[in-house]
Amino acid sequence: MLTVFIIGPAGSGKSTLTAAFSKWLEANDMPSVIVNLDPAVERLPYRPDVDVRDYITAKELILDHGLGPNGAIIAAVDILATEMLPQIKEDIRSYRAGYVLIDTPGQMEIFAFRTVGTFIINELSEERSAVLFLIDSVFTLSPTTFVSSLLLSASVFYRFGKPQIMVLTKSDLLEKSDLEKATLWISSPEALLTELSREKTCSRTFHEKICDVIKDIIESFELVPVSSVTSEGLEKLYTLLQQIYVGGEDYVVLP
Ligand SMILES: Nc1nc2c(ncn2[C@@H]2O[C@H](COP(=O)(O)OP(=O)(O)OP(=O)(O)O)[C@@H](O)[C@H]2O)c(=O)[nH]1
Ligand SMILES: [Mg+2]
Repeated sequence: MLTVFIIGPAGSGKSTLTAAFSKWLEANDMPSVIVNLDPAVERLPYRPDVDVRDYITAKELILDHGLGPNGAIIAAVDILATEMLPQIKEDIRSYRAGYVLIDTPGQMEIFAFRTVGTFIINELSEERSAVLFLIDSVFTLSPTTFVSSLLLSASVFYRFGKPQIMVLTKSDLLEKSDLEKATLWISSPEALLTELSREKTCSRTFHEKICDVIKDIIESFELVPVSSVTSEGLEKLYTLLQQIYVGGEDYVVLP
């Protein structure tokens, strides 16, 4: 089993990608199991095989305990971690699927930056696991928002230490010229620095230091443009995940 955690800021396309990628896998004869870990979501674009809401919802915590929306998600995730993980793990394993796609809560920081998030990720990871960190294409339109997204991706890696792929979501909404610009920034941190230097938010020295960090991030993680609407990039995503799944060239037969 390869457990794939789909993580990203609110609205970055996590649930839609979960739906599109599971369909793609199914169309290519790769069975997958879909897990919804978002206790607050009302509607999903897929039918989850395992759903945290069967055990706990943010809504009931709001109604029963008077919590606010974020407090309710924090409490739900804590309850999930302390009481429900063995059952959820068993539910997932009962499917015996090759891929486990885990759609994570919209409020990324509640999941990614609290200790409980690391615990859940470690508990649910099967023999192989990976993180897809989603960056909304709209964040490539400005160099500073793009850089902020790359730093956020690095901080998620810093938390979980899993093999990680950066997914540029909603690529169908990007103009060709914007995609080319983002590709240039990725391939040439110098070009990114030139662009950043035009922004007067901070000094050139600070931009230079950030670009040094960005260079390392770019070298460490692939960035794959993906559209859940047109399916562009899903095959590339699969190829990269397979490399993680099979652990390189040596392993040729899937379990
Ligand atoms: N055009 C286009 N729209 C997309 C794509 N992926 C997602 N969207 C839209 O982006 C919006 C947010 O998508 P979701 O999948 O709900 O994002 P999410 O990260 O799960 O959102 P939260 O769980 O609320 O944080 C929805 O309106 C989707 O239809 C895509 O590839 N192309
Ligand atoms: Mg979602």
